[in-house]
Parts: sequence; structure tokens; C-alpha cells
Amino acid sequence: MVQHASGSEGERLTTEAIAAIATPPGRGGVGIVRVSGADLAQRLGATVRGRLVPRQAKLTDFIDAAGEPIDQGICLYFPAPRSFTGEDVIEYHGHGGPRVLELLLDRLYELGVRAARPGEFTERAYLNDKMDLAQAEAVLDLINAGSKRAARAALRSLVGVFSDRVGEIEERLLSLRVFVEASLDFSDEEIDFLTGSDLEERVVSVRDLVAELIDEARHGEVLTRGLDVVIAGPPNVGKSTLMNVLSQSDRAIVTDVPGTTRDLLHVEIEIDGVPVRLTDTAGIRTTDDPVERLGVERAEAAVGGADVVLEVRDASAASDFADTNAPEVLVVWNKVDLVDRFEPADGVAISAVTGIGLDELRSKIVAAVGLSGETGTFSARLRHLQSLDQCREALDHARRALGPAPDVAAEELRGAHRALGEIVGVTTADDLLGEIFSQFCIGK
Ligand SMILES: Nc1nc2c(ncn2[C@@H]2O[C@H](COP(=O)(O)OP(=O)(O)O)[C@@H](O)[C@H]2O)c(=O)[nH]1
Ligand SMILES: [Mg+2]
Repeated sequence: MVQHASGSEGERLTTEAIAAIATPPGRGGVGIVRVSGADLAQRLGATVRGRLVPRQAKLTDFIDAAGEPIDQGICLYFPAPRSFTGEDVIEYHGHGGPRVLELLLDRLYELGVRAARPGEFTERAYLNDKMDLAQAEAVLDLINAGSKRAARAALRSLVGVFSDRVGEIEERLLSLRVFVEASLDFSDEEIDFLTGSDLEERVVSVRDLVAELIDEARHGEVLTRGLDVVIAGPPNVGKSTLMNVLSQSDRAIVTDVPGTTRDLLHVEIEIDGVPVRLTDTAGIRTTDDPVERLGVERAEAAVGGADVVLEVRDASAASDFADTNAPEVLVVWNKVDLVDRFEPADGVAISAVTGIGLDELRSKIVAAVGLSGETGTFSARLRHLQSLDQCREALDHARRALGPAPDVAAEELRGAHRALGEIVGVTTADDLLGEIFSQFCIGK
């Protein structure tokens, strides 16, 4: 038998068998224990009656060391490599009670299986080339999706829509690199390949593809993460009333006493299929009340971290307002029911009490981050955006260097390629992998 030196090829893929409860904690109709590893049919054969047939649902007792049944249910066996992880996988679908599932896990531990770490199944799927890194992240995004639209976007990334787009760019970038590096080798020839405008055009067209993908990925990122919308403005303009009507709840106390809201209040809502975390804040004003002052500080901090700020003003009174530095500010003129005619120069006119203008407000909120209509077709993350930005920047540098410093251009193109590779995980540091997979729940 050949002994592999440590660190040799294949060493990375561990065959240690792992197990976890794959269904959520608590009681339910069905509880699933999932196992992944090598030679599972042989190692775990004693846990069921009869023989495991690949990809066939088998109704059986799950058996303990003494041969006594622990539970009765369905056992599924997926031999490597045709499984989620690419290893042998066995699933026990038993009754969904925490204690009975623990008994089954104990039995598996007796047989040398160990408890899986969070995300370890998906990590193995990635390490065994069942999916790339962006797809593995999409598994988590699908599980955590805050709306149906976000779930659909995550599924698109899971089946490879985002990765394919990255792959297309990668291919073009690769052929560009081959050409540039080859030209460098022949740099003493008569013809100077690298100053040709044709080549510059090719760099620009790849760069434009990256820019396009950044736009789409940005929408996907907001959809995945959810939109942070903060309601701010002076006291008594109707911020809390707006919070309540948008969330169809009585979350916030509403009175005609200025300074009623003091703490930050959050609700999760959905606008046009976009998950939104809505925050109501204390009215921003100078005050001697120490409690209210703390509330105002919190309000200002919330405004600073928001994706969109709804700056509410009273249409029926000349109200002063605080200037914000938030990226997207929508001015909301409230209480238009109290005035005869109101035509603001900017913003949206609404009445939180009668409901006038609320539909317009909702569509302006999602439009403010470019999420109206059918945009946001796949899920993405900040990490992906950073890599795409790096890639675009490197392409810009490469373009400028083409004529004057071809070797620099080649190096920049290499950097652009590396940045793209990080998205799908061709070139990703181990600590980053650890960080990504630790966000998963156990059993995924
Ligand atoms: N007529 C009218 N009154 C409103 C409207 N929105 C809020 N109010 C009233 O304005 C007062 C202050 O409302 P509130 O939501 O507590 O304001 P906040 O201090 O900005 O949170 C309350 O008496 C509300 O009933 C509106 O659209 N029309
Ligand atoms: Mg309030």
C-alpha cells in the first residue's frame, strides 16, 4: 500500500465521517440525521435492517448496539461521488424529536463518526468540486433569505448563474492574458502587438463586462442582505405613525407629545419582495432631557448607517429639519391631509393617517437602491463586490499600462484574473474559507 507523504495530493480531502441533525432544533414531524464520509454502507450497515440500496428509500428500524430499535424511519444512501458532498452520504429520516435524534447520533458516534462543524457538509461539497465557493455561499443565502424574491435570487446563484457570468469574463480575461504574455516574449520583433488599439479595445470590453456585473451583483447583495431603512426627522412629524402604517402594526407609540419615541425601534417588512429592516427613531432636536438626548444620538448613528433615510417633514407646518449625510435620502412630506394643496419641490407627499402617497413612497424606497422591477437576479455578497471592484481597477491599470509598460499591464491582468478567481474560490485563502463556512448552521 502506498503511503502518501503529508501534504501530498488528495490529503486535503478528509474521509473522516461526520454527522449532524439536519433539521431545525425543536420538535417536528420528521427529523433528519445526515452522515458524510467514506465506506458508509459498510461502516454504518449495522444501524439498519437488511441492505442499503443506493438512492432507494428504505423503511427500516434504526438499531442500537444491542440490536434494539431506536426509531423507525426512512434511510437513504447516496454512494460517492453522486451525493451532496461528493462522499458517501446516508440520511436517516426519523421522527422529529430532539431526544430520539440524539440517541441515533450517539449510536453513530459509537461507530466512529464525529459531530460535524457548522457548514462542514457544504464545505466538503466545495472541496470535492460539487460546487464553487459562490454557490456554497448561495446555499446559506437561500436558507437565510428574507423574502421570496431573495430566495429566488439565492437559488439562481446556487445553480450557477452568478458563477457562469464570472466564468465567461474569466475566459475572456485568460485569452487576453495569453495574448499579452506571448507578445511580451516576442517583444523584440518588428511588430509591436501591445500598442494595437485592438488590444486596448479587448481590455475595455472585458472591463465593461465587469462593470455590468458589479451593477447586478450590487443589487443582488442588497437583496440578500436586506435593506436598512431609517425613518428620521424632527419630533412630531409622524415618523412613528409612518413606521406603524408601513409595518401594519402598532409597534411604535404615537402621541401628539413631541419626544415620545426615544429608543430605536425595528421591524422587518417586505417592500416589492425586498426584505427591509425599518427603524423608527427619536425626533432630532436639541433637548435638556438626558434620556431624550441619548435617543437623539442613537437616531443620528442609525441615520449614518442606513441604506435609505426617510427624512420626514410636516407638510402642514414649517418644520426645520436636520441635514443628513446618508447615501440615499428621501424627503417625505407627511400630513398632506391637513393642507389644501401641496406641491413639494422634492420628495414624496404622503399622509401616514389616510394612506395617501404610501405606494409611491414604497416604490421610491426600492428605486433609491436600484431594486425596482426585476433587477437583482442572483444573490451576491460584499466579498464578491470587493473582488469585482479589484478586478475592474486592475483592468483600468492594465489598459493604461499597455503601451508604456507592457510587463506592468501583464501583471495587472494577472491581478484582475486572481480577483475574479476569489469569487468562485479558485484562489482563496484557507482562513477566508473558514470564515465563510462557520456562518452556516450545523447540519448544512
Ligand atoms: N393629520 C395627520 N396627523 C398625523 C399624520 N401622521 C401623524 N400624525 C399625528 O401627528 C402626531 C405625532 O405623530 P408621531 O407619529 O408620534 O410623530 P413622531 O414624533 O414623528 O414619531 C400624532 O398625533 C399623530 O396622530 C398624518 O399623516 N396626518
Ligand atoms: Mg415617534
